[in-house]
Amino acid sequence: MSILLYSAKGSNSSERVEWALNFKQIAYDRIEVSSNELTTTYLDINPFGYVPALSVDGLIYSESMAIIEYLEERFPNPSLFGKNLDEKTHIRRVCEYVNSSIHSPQNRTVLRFLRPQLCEQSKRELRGDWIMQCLKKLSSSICLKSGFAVGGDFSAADIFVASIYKKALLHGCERDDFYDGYLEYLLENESVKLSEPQRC
Ligand SMILES: N[C@@H](CCC(=O)N[C@@H](CS)C(=O)NCC(=O)O)C(=O)O
Repeated sequence: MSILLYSAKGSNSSERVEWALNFKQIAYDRIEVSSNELTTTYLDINPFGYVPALSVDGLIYSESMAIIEYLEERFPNPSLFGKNLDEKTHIRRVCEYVNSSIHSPQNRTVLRFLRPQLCEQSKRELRGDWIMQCLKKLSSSICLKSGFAVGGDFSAADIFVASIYKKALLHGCERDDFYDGYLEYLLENESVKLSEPQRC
């Protein structure tokens, strides 16, 4: 089986898929897409012009959530979607909140279109503030049964939340006690730590 992950340095959505692939111990090759390619040749792979995209034996998939759900169905063990329907629904709730409500509005392309007047530094501050404001709202409904976001196991919800918190820190946000403790708990788990992508 040939699996190719189209990714780009610093891409939060690609980090999610990379973490899922690593956690499930699926072999893949990573293809770095340059910013020039994103708006030219890469459009043949994903007409939206976004990374990640995953090629499995030549079949191309895009959108990180769809890709991770594909991986879950194709490679169910270890699971990233909980032990039962209740957990699975909460995991999807958290992933969707991060993917749609947190990540999308602060996407570079969206800000370039909606806030063209802002300099790069102001955009970074805006992106970081938005992420942290949303993460604070999320904190009351995660880690209720353990240090993992949903239930007692590492899941796709942890991948989405941990990656976006790390992105806020990269944007220069102040560290948050709740999310620092959360990251520390996740990384105490050896399989989680070993599968965490390092280059983003
Ligand atoms: N909802 C999409 C979001 C993908 C996305 O926003 N990708 C960003 C990197 S994290 C991207 O390719 N940005 C290119 C650009 O802004 O030009 C997903 O989950 O895959």
